[in-house]
Amino acid sequence: MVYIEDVQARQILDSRGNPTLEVDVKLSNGSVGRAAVPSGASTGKYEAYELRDKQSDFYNGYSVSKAVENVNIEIFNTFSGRNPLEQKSIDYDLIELDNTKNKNRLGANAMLGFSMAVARASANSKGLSLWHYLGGIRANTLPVPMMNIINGGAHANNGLDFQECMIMPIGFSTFSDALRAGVEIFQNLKNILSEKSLSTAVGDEGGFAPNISNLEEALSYISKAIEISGYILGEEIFISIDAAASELYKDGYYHLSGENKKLDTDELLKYWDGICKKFPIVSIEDPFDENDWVGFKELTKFLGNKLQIVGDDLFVTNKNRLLKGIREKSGNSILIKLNQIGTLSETLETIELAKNNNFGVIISHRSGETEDVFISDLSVAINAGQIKTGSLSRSDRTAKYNQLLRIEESLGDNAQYFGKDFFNSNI
Ligand code: 2PG
Ligand code: MG
Repeated sequence: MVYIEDVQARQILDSRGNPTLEVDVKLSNGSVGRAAVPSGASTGKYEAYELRDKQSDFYNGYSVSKAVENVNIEIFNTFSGRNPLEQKSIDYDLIELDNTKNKNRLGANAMLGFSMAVARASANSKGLSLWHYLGGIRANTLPVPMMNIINGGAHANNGLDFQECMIMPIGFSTFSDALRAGVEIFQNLKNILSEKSLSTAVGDEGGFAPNISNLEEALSYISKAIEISGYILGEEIFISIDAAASELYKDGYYHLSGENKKLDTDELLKYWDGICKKFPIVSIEDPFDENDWVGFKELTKFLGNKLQIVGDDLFVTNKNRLLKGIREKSGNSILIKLNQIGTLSETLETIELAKNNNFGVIISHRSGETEDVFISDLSVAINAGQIKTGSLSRSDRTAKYNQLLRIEESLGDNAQYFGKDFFNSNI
């Protein structure tokens, strides 16, 4: 039997220059698996706990040496000698070892780094790519990317209230063609913004962060960029938004300070209806606060048959919160982030629950990323059909697209692009 021989965690830097963990798992047959853990900025209140040292004179409190130590000592001592192929039992023993509700003893970042590295080591040991190891012969679907080409909210210091304005190249038959369209639109958007003397510097996820304060204005620049790139908005390219509305919610109101508006749940619902009438929007993520189940429910009732209503901060990749959403019909789709829950096995269970209930599944990066491309492989392994991994610049984002190109190439004729199947899925 192959067994875990060595585990080595270290502190590395993420795309914002903050410390994070990288974990190597070495097996008795010489195979090694390496994984790095991402980190959010607009984090949901109900996410698993990210353990940081909080020593203000050291990396401004962001170092993760305690989490590194937890992997190198406690996790190594517990799991050395174990069969790495038993991912589920390893992950559940890890949860038991931590023995807290929210993974705040060992740290979800420590646990996830190990969990992901075990999967990679196992794949390498079998001589398989990660997507193939996780998904088997049924894995064949390249996801439609949600490309975040204008950044706002907590990811940029412009006046835009909402966090992400994304394009979805749906009307294409291969992932590589869809990617090319996204790139062309992104480059043309740059020219449009420069002509308007707006900044073309990029935000955390590689999208432009021009100093504008109005969502419609952002979407009109994007529409123009689509048009001059020669693509048809509403046929080939669609728009999706991550409002990240928890960031805007205070004392019962949504404060759209850029647009000078203060809206209650009902008014924000009408605002979304208005935007959807003006632009071909097919997906809105976190349109309401993480505790505003009613807002999600009402919007799902109202627009859920033509719109993907995605819970990110609402569901935090957590099975129990998703179950509540399924029962109450609050949302019809889920954003999946491994580090919101903290182990690979729990992530896979949440995905399964979503799929079994006809919820859309979008595999997602975090705004703080690394060069690790785990999510690209995961998206194909589970035939998610959608991935959200930022814009078309910054290596932390393009690395994920590049890995999808490689996977598409190795699938050859078996590769399917999710494309128009989007409309036969949950909406
Ligand atoms: C989001 C994510 C990723 P963060 O809100 O969906 O785009 O941002 O990682 O900052 O939570
Ligand atoms: Mg989000």
